[in-house]
Amino acid sequence: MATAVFPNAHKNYINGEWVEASTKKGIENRNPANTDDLVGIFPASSAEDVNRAVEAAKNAFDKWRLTPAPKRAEILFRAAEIMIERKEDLAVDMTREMGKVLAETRGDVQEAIDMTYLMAGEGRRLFGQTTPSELPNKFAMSVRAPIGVCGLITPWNFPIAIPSWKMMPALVCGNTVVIKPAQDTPLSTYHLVQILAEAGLPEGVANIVSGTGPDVGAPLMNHPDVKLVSFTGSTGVGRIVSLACAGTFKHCHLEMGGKNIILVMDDANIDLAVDGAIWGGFGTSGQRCTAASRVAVHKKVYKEFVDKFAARAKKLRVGDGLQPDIDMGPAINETQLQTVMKYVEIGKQEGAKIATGGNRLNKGAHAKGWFHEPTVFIDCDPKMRICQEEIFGPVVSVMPMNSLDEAIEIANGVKYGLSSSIYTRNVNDSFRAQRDLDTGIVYVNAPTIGAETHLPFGGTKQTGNGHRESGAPALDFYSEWKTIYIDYSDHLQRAQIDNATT
Ligand code: UN1
Repeated sequence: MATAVFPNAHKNYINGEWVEASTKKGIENRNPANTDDLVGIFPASSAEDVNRAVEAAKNAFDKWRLTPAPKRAEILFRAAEIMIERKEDLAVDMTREMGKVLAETRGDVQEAIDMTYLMAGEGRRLFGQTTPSELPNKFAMSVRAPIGVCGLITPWNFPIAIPSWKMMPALVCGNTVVIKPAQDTPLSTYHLVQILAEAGLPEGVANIVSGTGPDVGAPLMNHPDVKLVSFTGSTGVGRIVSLACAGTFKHCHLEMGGKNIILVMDDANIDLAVDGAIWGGFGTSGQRCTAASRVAVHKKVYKEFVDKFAARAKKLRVGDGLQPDIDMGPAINETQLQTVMKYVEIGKQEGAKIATGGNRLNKGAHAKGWFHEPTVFIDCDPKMRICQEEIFGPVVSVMPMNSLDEAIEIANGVKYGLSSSIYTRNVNDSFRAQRDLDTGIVYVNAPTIGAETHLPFGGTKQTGNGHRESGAPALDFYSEWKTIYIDYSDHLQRAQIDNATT
């Protein structure tokens, strides 16, 4: 079993050992709230490193798939226990590398703990079906079989939760994995794999190769021995992943962009809706796939909502997420901040009004980070780019609407379909919205963020490719159904023929 020491310069984790990348080159991981703070240097790996990791995972597969699932699950259970002990340290490190406030990084670690316990429990279930055969003296059942080496490509916004969403179901089902963490936030994945190793995960079962998408992600998704790829990130990159997987028919799960909406009806509890829109829009600096980047408000309550919402957004304290009085951290990096600033310009040119915010923050306490004011655009038209395109930053576009029908049309009028929400006290409207909102997740009287690990997570349209992660559906993605018929009649029985109805 590996013992990992974390010097500031990190290595790849292959076959239970920390090994230098073949390139001997590194990528700096800097704190986005204070770029003087170097969190660590992580390998800038190449295809050669990917090949070694995939080979290790392939070699480890047979032994791991034959380890009884309840035993595999015990390792996960122990990993969850270690995460609980280290929760605070994991959260502090995550805030340093990712920027979101401590309350949120604690939540991110908690989400990993929840997922790990959930999948540890699945080790004693992994249920299939038993069902009568149509023929006498014949038995029929379906069981779950592992698939093989999984290539996992994870984003920077949930640096430990999303790796756990992918790794835990993969491992409990008996697969081995190679993970490429986001280059902005690899440390949290290192911690997770280190914890799994300490919990007893055998060598080669989980491997990390750090680096960029083109240098590591691409060879991973194209590797002939990788049988499954799970990717969370942008729709543009998701398309590349999908095409790479198509050639060799790899199982492929994509979790991509969102342009999530909160609908505020005229009978809503407005203060509650404002609370939800603040949390949904500016939590994680808007850098969630599930962020509420659009709000459509009934004209009868539009002014009240907009006034309260903008006033609350203005009061949010932006800064270093390690400080206790901070509500919102920085953008993850300079490129992301530039994207936010670009969209603020686009919004202005499109004629949307800025109710609050609109500027980069780079003076005083903000001088060394990638900060931006919480920004609220009002009087937006649903067709504006700021109402159509994913910004992934602290920018919320508010639109007026007149009815539930119009609200649903606005909500569904984007290419994404991850999460949506309605604030209303009318039970009929709430049920119509649940039925007609074309998203994978719908909230009633709660914002668009806050998914729990035991339910399916994912979206429709260009948010996903039909799979769900999290909850029981994760098992369907990380295992292959095997249907087994046992004939104990001692003679040939022909299905559909010997038992034909006519
Ligand atoms: C993501 O933004 O990619 O529901 C994941 C939520 C979190 C997960 C978000 N539990 O916002």
